[in-house]
Amino acid sequence: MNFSQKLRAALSRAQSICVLTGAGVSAESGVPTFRGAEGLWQKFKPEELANFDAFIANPELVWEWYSYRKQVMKNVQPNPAHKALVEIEQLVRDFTLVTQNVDNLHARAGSKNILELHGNIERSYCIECRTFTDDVELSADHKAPRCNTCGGLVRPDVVWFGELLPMDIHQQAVKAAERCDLFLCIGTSAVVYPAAALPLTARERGAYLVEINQENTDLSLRTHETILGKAGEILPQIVHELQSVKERAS
Ligand code: BV8
Repeated sequence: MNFSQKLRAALSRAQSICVLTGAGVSAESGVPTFRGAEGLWQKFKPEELANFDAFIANPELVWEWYSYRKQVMKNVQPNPAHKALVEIEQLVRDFTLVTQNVDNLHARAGSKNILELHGNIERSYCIECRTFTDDVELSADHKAPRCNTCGGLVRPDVVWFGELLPMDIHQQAVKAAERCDLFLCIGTSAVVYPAAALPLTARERGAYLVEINQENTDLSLRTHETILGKAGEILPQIVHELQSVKERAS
């Protein structure tokens, strides 16, 4: 793939790279996205499942959905897009991977500096005493899991609509976007806030803003360039380009 002269120049001078990923990065692993034709929101309603009131109203229904997604995520593997991001992290001095995904696939691929903006489906905590537990499921008699410490309701450690993001993680993400010289926005429809504001913050602070998506999004008009295609095919080529510019520079 012939990358633009501007992108190659941005890669050659890149000292600080910040990346934002969405469900599109895990699509090639077999994890359904949200808004695609086969997306989760075609079959399930976010207002019925991904918010606190819905959880309190029907914890079993919400846990059924999260148990289904946990099974899907457990049975898939990181794909070349995840692996390429691990390599990019090793090629630049300052790298931050900000993800909206709760599927833990970046960590399983070996990425280190990950900021999970919307939480992680493999963790859970008690809504009463906030004791954290790993790997809880709906009980055999189809009851929502309870806390071993206080008996309170246990919920997945994900951020639901209408809930604030974990403050420190969000602040670190904003700082990474503000200081980066290259921002890659990969596999996200960029409609959920405040995550979708990060690429705009980076551009405002002078970073070269590149989007990688198989189709144009709400963000495409605000990028320096949008590369259309599959993340699992494009990111390995960006690694190759970064390696060759680094070799030339050394
Ligand atoms: C909050 C965790 C304070 C749970 C998720 C400002 C303006 C408008 C609305 C708001 C605003 N500020 C706040 C809001 C409200 C709301 C919001 O943004 N609503 C949207 C829908 C308009 N935000 C919130 O509620 C946030 N909290 O703001 O708190 C507050 C409180 C009260 C009132 C006001 C403010 C919390 C948001 C977090 C919600 N939790 N996930 C779970 O996963 O179960 S969001 C969830 O949906 C994901 O994490 C992700 O963020 C989003 C899905 O988006 P994507 O990941 O991008 O996936 P999608 O399917 O949409 O797109 C996939 C893309 O990939 C597509 O473009 C496709 O073309 C591409 N693709 C597919 N395959 C490939 C590919 N690209 C490349 N290669 C491929 N192979």
